[in-house]
Amino acid sequence: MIFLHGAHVASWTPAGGNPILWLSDASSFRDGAPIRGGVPICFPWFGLNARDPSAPRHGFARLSSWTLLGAGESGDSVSVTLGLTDSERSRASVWPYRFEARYTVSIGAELSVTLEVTNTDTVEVTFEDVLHSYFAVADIATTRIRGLEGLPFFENDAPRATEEIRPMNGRGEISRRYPDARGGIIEDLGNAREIHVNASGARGTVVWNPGAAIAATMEDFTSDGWKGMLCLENGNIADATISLQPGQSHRTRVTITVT
Ligand code: TA6
Repeated sequence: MIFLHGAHVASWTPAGGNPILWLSDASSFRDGAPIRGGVPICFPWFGLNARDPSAPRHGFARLSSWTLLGAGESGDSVSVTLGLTDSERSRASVWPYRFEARYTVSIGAELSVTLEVTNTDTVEVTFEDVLHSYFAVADIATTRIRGLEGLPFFENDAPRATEEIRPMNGRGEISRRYPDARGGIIEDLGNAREIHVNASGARGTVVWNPGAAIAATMEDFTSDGWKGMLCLENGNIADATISLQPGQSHRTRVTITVT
């Protein structure tokens, strides 16, 4: 299921399998609000905007209505391309540049999502992008992530650290930014499956679960919703912010497979 609102891939269930993406039962599905779950597109900034903290968190892309540019079939997969360009509203925002974004979703035995942004302005443009995937897991308490062991990360405001054990081993709340990781493998033990997330054109990975206390403050989470999800997000933020000269493009791609 893909919405024009935010070019939002809200669900993906490979034939004969269970849903891979998590979608909150309390998501509001209304104008002006992001969908909680699936794959929100964070663009052209991630988190709070440093220059204008009143600007929408994670940028305007996930709140915008995208246009269907095309759809096609190739072998066993179907692909859909959606587009977003600057508007009077975006040009009046804290990020006033001209741009073209194309988002291609390819659905089959694997899911791949590709965000391509072109600078159509006459000046250099900088932006952050994150494909903020929410994955469905049987129980966060028995979920682990493989592939991030030993890599440096930032957790909340703490200084840079590394951890040799697998992150998520038994914990709930987590909010980590790995500046040099291109995905990972979610070991969803309760569903006896592994979800492989591979990114290209994305220098960093974010791992997030709100845990009980933070989820209770978020109106689009049910009280137990956080137990069945884990975000493994890929993109370019902070030191990896992208700069494009006029006419240049950047592509961020995430491919998800399940074993
Ligand atoms: O990716 C982690 C994060 O930035 C968290 O800090 C958390 O707040 C989450 O994204 C969800 O953000 P949202 O604006 O969708 O509530």
